[in-house]
Amino acid sequence: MDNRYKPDASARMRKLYRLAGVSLGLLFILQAALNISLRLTFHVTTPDFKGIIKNLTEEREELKRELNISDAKTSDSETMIKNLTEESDEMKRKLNISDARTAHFKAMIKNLTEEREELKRKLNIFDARTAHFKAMIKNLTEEREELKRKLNIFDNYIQQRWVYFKHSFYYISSTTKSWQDSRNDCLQRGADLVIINSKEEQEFMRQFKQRTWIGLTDRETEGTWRWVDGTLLNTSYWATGEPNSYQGRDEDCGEIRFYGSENSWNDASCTSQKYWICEKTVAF
Ligand code: MMA
Ligand code: CA
Repeated sequence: MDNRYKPDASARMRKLYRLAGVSLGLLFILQAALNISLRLTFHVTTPDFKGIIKNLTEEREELKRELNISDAKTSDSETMIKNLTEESDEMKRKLNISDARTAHFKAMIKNLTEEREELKRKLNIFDARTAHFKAMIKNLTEEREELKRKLNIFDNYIQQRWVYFKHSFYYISSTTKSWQDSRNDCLQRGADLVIINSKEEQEFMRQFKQRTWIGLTDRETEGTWRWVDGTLLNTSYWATGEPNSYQGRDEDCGEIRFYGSENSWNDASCTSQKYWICEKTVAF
């Protein structure tokens, strides 16, 4: 057996006291650590309510202030929207009026354009008529001048005792001459002894109721009667028994002798003195 495993009572007591002391020390340390730990925790997790409330109050005030501003802004915006809506309505109203006016003016322009076209058309007709009338006036003026000219000629003939019948003037002499002298007188008047080439003209000659030379002769060729313009005698109005070169005399010139009858002509001596009739054919 070992003595070391068999200590005396005092040693055992000393060991016990030492264990109690250590335990108490550890307990004290534990207590101190716990105390420190608890104090720290409490200190960290406790909020600053007063500060928070203060902040929140301030924030609320700030929000209220902002809300007031916002409300004012909203009010302003509403006013602006109202004003803009009114302006828009006013502009729409004006635009409608403007549209109505535009339509009115368009209609007016349409009418005026149509009227202008109508007036142009009428003006064209008027112009055509004016041109037509101008042409007519020109023609009539020309005709008037022509008629004046003819009237002058007419007047001159009438004043010199010429008579007008179917495109010719006739002049009956107031004295008697031979056939040739009679003819020369006519030629001096721009005429010649009368050439009778219609029944009407023959009738017309009878009205003078004179024995008169006419422009008929056969002095070139006996028996071949020609008018003073060289044409051969075609239709004749010899009196009964004429031409006869009476009793063998030289009767080579024609006269109106028996003016009471339609067949009034006679062949007579060209040197005998007789009245005469000149004829001047005119172009109208
Ligand atoms: C006249 C003379 C003639 C004519 C006879 C007709 C006497 O002569 O005029 O030319 O033929 O009359 O009787
Ligand atoms: Ca005769």
